[in-house]
Amino acid sequence: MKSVCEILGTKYPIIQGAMARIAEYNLASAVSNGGGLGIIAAGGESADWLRDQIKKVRERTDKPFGVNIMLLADNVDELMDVVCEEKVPVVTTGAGNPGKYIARLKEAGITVIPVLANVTLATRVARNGADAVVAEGTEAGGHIGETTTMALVPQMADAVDIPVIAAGGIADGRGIAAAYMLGAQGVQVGTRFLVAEECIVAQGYKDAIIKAKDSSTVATGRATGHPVRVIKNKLAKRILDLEKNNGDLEEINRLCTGTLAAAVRDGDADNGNIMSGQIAGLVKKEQKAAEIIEEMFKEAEKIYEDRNRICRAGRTV
Ligand code: TUI
Repeated sequence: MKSVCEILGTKYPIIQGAMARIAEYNLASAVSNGGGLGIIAAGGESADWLRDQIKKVRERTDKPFGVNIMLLADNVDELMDVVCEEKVPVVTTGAGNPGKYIARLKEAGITVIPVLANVTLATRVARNGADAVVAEGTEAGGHIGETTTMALVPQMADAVDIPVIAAGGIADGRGIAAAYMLGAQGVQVGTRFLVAEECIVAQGYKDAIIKAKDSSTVATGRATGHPVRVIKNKLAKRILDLEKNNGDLEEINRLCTGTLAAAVRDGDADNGNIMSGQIAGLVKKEQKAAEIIEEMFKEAEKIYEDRNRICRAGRTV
């Protein structure tokens, strides 16, 4: 089996999470230049926007990068046309089954890595020719499934014969080491990159991540069938209240309109939709993307070295 670094063409087996309206060329090129796979999140954006972003990433790095296509978007076909025409190195997908697009992406020479939250779909996309899968546990930020990273990664690793990349709850070297113990061969990290210096999200959003503790996130949207993990602020509490009291879905949708922009552009910590993973409580400071990557893998390597030394000496770990 090819390694994740071979599949991605990167120094480190790490993919930057696709964060809608946040993951654009600045962050993507910084992550790629830092030895990971930077990702442009195309969800909610136009084909022209995406073409321009791809150009800007290419101006800033000669390293591989990827585009994430969120499958609930109404312009998926147009976005697929753009990535095929531009021959982007890697495409990741989210929020659905990318099965019907895989053959076309492969024909264009693109590496395809679906981000999934259950084993059934992983088996299906592996059969359809995906190069690797991201197993995203419910600890992740944004649109989530129900299964934890701890339970999902080993089950997905047993079910497919392509590499599994773990996501959800990983923000330091311990998370990487743990993911490998579960059978993953790489990681996808979103929340920690939110506070990368190159990440253009408003300071209020970054501050909400840095201030967060273990219990600061909650999943809204269960009533609509699309649970989304966010920071538990005034907006999230109002949505949860409405959901609990069987509130009108239209009213909930109205309440949510424009809230991602309020968070991303204005940094509105009360009324913005601040998507975040459960691991935000571990994220303490802004750093350059390259520094984050180096630090995470140095920590993971040290864990392996220390454990080996202790085991060889015959002492209890
Ligand atoms: O897609 C993500 N994370 C996202 S997408 C997003 S934008 C959005 N905002 C509000 C509502 C919905 C989307 C923000 N964060 N991660 C990968 C992921 N995929 N998580 C869960 C899934 C998933 C869910 C259902 C994948 C497949 C799926 O299949 C349903 C089916 O067709 O069987």
